[in-house]
Amino acid sequence: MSKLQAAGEKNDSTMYKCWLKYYKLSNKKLLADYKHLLSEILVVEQSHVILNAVKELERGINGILGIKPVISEIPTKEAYLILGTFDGVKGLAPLSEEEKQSIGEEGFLIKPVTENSGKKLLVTGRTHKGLLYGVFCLLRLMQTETKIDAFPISENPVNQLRMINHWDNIDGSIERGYAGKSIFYRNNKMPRNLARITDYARMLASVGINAIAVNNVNVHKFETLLITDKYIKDVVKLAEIFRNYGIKIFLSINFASPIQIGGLATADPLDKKVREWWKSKAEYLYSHIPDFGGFLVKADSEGRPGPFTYERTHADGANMLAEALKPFGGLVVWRCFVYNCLQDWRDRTIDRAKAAYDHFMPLDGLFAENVLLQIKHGPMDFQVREPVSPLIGGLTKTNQVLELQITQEYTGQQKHLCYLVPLWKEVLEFDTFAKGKGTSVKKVISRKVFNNKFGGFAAVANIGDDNNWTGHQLAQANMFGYGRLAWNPELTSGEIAETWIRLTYSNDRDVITTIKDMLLGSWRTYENYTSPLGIGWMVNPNHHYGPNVDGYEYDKWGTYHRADHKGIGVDRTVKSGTGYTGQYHKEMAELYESLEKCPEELLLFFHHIPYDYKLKSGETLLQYIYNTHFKGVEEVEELKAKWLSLKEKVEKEVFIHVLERLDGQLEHSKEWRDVINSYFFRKTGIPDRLGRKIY
Ligand code: GCW
Repeated sequence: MSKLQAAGEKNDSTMYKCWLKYYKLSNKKLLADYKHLLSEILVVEQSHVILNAVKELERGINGILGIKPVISEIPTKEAYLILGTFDGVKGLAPLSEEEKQSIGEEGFLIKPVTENSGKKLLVTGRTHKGLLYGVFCLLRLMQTETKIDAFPISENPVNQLRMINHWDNIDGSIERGYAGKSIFYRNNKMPRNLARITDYARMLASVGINAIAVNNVNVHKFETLLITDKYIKDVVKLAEIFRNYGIKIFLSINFASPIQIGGLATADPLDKKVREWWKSKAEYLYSHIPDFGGFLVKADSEGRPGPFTYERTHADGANMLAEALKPFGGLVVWRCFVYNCLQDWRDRTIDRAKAAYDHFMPLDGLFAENVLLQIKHGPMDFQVREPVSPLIGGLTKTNQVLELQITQEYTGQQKHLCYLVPLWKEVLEFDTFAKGKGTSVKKVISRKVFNNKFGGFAAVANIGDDNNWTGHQLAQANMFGYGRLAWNPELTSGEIAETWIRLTYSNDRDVITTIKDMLLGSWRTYENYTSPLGIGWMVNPNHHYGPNVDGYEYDKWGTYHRADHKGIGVDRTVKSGTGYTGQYHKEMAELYESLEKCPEELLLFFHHIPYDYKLKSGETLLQYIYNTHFKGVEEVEELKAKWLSLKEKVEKEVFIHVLERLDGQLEHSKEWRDVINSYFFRKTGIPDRLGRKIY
């Protein structure tokens, strides 16, 4: 087998191992039960994916049970684990038609078999990939002390596409990366450390990720060449590593490639030569990577080229690429993050929040079957609080992918703790009312509502080449949580947090409850000391770290709060504002339109409110801003106290690392508090009712 099957990096740091630490179980009874079943592994089929599944089993059993299992083709013991597809285990373990029918292409079944002599544990599925997921699930259950009588367990992923987007540039930098440099590239060369990339593929597979776009959606000069001889052999290597963990590789492409690398005079999607060029490009790519996933495209956005140059629509652009990829089963994932970034702040008729809907709704139904529209969860840009994009559930005849951001661009850049799963859960549970009550986002993207061929999740990665992958170790929970949620959006934020903690740290009750508490409240805490009530954007321009209330106020980006001495907020109503509320289905539109009914956490997103407006709590808007900002900092103090209580319970290296981050967060949250509070105090001249210090 290929060298690329090489094991991962030899790195004993627990932070490097993330949730695949595989530490020994302390529960003696459970340990004995599992040891009895897992000291031998019967492997009946062969492939790279299976080989990786077996290696993972060995690694996991070794760590969790402290034994080295025997791998065999013919059993030598009474009890053993059988790993094989339905076809492979024929005659070895009985499976009913019903059991088989219930498992899809990526699903698995873990089931004890008691037949003839002794007990066996069967890990089976329809495909090798299903077996790999089954193995990761089994190890997760073992590590979290699941009793053997909890089996049989079977699962199928709820979402079809479970994708990671990397904003990595080939010079090694990562756009919005907060955990070091790219693990893929350095100085226009790739791939870097194959062992590390292999470990990354393992990590992704362990939470069910099945697709990855390996380069930034802003495709610059050298990245444009990824689809040429200059880099194709390297891309092939990456594809091989990921393939062996069941992950398909995608590339972000430059819409102007026909001009920049094809020698054509135009990139017009309706031009015959341009179409031919992309077709031959697709042939070329598939001749090197037969299971190539397809293209991820950012077009006509933030200076990127696109079909608008030729007065063509986004459907024209996407369909041209779709036509080229179709014969090979490839997909076009086309981003809806399209807006005017050269706005005049004086002009109140344009509203950036409306852009995605305005651009894409008129095209609903015009996209080819293998085009998926990737829609950011909010209408703006991954702010700490935004409403859900009305485009999701607005579109009814188009494949839809929800885009999330794991990397914490606007949520503390992995210096602050911000567990994002609760935010994502709110998005997933949001009722679009697209087909009446109960048409949640999670149903729309998992294709339960419309007759779509494709759908699913995509998210921007938060990893880099830092030894702990994510800069802040606790930010690993976001990567883990994203994968788990894409696999099964019904999991709760608490369940996901708890599993992550037990895999990453220990099964100690104090550790679990304390860290879970820290994680679950952290998004709200971050929101408390940053921008209030859904208004967003009070950050320093460009790098987006730290407070700057007017940083974007008189700029071209369309991200305004409109604060004056009397009030703040953007009127987005139909009645008197930009009309954005009208993009939602009736039920939500009415809710947002009404000042009284609008959910308070989004009040300033939808309405311009006077500072003395009384909120439901009885506080004025201004006093609410003061209160939450003081409270946010107090909550960070509590976060630190909670962490300090774990001193004897987590490893020293980890303890110190997280403590340092929390100290930094505490200092910086005070900066946020004081800048925001002082801004509003100075605008209004109204002091804090409780007489706390404002500058
Ligand atoms: O949030 C903005 C980021 C850009 C990013 C863009 C996008 C990759 O600030 O850095 O570009 O979104 O999503 O395309």
